[in-house]
Amino acid sequence: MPTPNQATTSSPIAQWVSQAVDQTPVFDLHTHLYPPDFGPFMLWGIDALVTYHYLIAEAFVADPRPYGDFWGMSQSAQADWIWKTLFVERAPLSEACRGVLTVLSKFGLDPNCTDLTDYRRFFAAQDPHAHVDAVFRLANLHTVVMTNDVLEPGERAIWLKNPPRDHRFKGVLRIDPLLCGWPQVGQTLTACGYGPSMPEVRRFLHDWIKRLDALYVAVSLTGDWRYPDDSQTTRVLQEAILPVAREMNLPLAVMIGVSRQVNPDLRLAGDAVGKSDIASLQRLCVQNPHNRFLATMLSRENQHELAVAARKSPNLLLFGCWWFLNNPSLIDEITRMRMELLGTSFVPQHSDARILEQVIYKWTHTRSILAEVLTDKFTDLEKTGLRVTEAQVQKTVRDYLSDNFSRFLQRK
Ligand code: HDL
Ligand code: ZN
Repeated sequence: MPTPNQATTSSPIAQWVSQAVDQTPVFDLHTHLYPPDFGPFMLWGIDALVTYHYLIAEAFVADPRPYGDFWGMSQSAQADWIWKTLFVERAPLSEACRGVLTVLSKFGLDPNCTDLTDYRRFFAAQDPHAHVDAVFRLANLHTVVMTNDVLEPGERAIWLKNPPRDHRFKGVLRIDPLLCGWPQVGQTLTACGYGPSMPEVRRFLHDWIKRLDALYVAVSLTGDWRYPDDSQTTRVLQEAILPVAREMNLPLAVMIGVSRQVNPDLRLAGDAVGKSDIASLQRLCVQNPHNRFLATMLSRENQHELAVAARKSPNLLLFGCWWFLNNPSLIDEITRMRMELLGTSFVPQHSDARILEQVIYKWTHTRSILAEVLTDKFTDLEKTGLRVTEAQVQKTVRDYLSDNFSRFLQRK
């Protein structure tokens, strides 16, 4: 048995961690995915992968062209240009580029093609339902959580038809316009059959949380969000969202730090990042002790304060390396810091996948970093003389990849 400060050379820890991380199915708590029964809302295949908004932004930086030329192209023509620009004429070094190559390799395809012909033939031959099964298997997921914006007429129309539900795709009520879209959202509420009053907002929330069987209510907030203040946002939070979330025992997920549409010509790719106010999040959690909050922030500069804030509020569960943070160097840095400050009490990652097959690369890449970090941390533990067991490693990984989130949902 190792004495304190004596590292063992034959420690099985690395193997235990690697196996547990690879073999533990994930509960992916924030995605933009949909099952096949949602028709065109389910985005999948090589043209969707290559025209992911992250890659659109990168292609314009690499080879600027008039925005209108690009937006006037078909999706396959857009994909052909992006593939040529980022994958053929240049080394596809970015995380979003590498991700596409990981997906192709995991399906046994050669990632060295100079055009998309062979890939298109492969994806065209897939049955959507069987393909979802294959993707969940390759990514080793058991459940993904959707992002459902029922204030958007197209999505609302599908839900009102009561589509068959795939149990692997859980619903979430996403309510950005309710918090940040007044007075326009009043007209949307009217179109949905609800008046623009707080009791009617509460009725909307109740009705749609039930229809979606929502796991939580979610909102993305800009970095200039403050709480509490005299804004309509605070009023809707205090008079509608927080009371209904308490009544229905649902967490509110706050994703803070987006700087919206800094370049509108890039459309979905036009958002950037801004620093957030940790004190507002702290007050939201402390002043609403009977609510539960999931939180993530977009700015790297906020991460240390955010982890400290999570130590102060047991009703706050920190999650993910969101969006511009979902890159190996930052996942490594942020996950190490969170383990050192929060131990096992956080959720290291969500995929944020928009295109079905992205969960394969987002989880493959995250798993390899999580395994490295966790091996270091358990090795540090072993050096104290603690007897690290395989069961302890397995439980820790289950907590990080699934059980912390599911337990947080079940808390009363
Ligand atoms: O608001 C959000 O949920 C963000 O994740 C945005 O959808 C963003 O565009 C994104 O896709 N990030 O990965
Ligand atoms: Zn998202």
